[in-house]
Amino acid sequence: MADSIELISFKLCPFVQRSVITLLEKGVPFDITYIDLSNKPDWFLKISPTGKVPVLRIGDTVLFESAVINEYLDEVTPPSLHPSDPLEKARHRAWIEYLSTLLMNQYRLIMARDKAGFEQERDAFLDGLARLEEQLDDDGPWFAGIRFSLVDTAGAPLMMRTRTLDRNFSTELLKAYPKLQRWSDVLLARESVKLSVVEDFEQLSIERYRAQGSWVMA
Ligand SMILES: N[C@@H](CCC(=O)N[C@@H](CS)C(=O)NCC(=O)O)C(=O)O
Repeated sequence: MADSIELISFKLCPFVQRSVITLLEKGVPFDITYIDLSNKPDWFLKISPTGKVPVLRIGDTVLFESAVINEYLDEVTPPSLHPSDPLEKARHRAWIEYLSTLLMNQYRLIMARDKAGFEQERDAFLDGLARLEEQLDDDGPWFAGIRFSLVDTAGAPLMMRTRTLDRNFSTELLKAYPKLQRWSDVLLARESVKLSVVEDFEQLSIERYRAQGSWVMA
């Protein structure tokens, strides 16, 4: 890739994190620019039609939506992290979408203001995890077996936040899901995943969600 690449980011965003993992997996050099989402700069609002991160600037071209960004990066840097079979590829895309829905559910759970709200979101989240557990390859270690894929890059941010909850707040979210626990362990030990967040990510996220009124992190 000849053009310079800039990723516009917010330090705690799981969708940006997916793109960072993909960039690192693919060995693509990039610059990262952090913005404050509660005070979005004018230059960002000018280039971002949704006002959301991630945004990837490749030369003068602007891309948005993490799934689109990741597919582009995957296409221009073979070998692909998608399966070649069209049906299997479509199935992977569907599960990436599903993981996005689970991330929103997880955010609502973290931001619940009281015990009742937390329990309601936790139960929905656990149901969501149960469906994911059924999809994971029996032997692992990755979502689809021995090949690391874009579904793994999409799942890592969810598992990182789940670990933060389980180890700091005894939420036991993965307790009933051995395949998800194994997936989480291998994902969070992978170099690209470890390097995909700022060094003080866990503390930073706990402090921010606590300041915003999270019941579970209080
Ligand atoms: N579907 C989008 C979701 C991105 C997203 O929700 N980003 C959040 C931060 S994690 C954001 O920029 N929110 C700012 C806003 O909604 O104003 C993607 O996959 O890129």
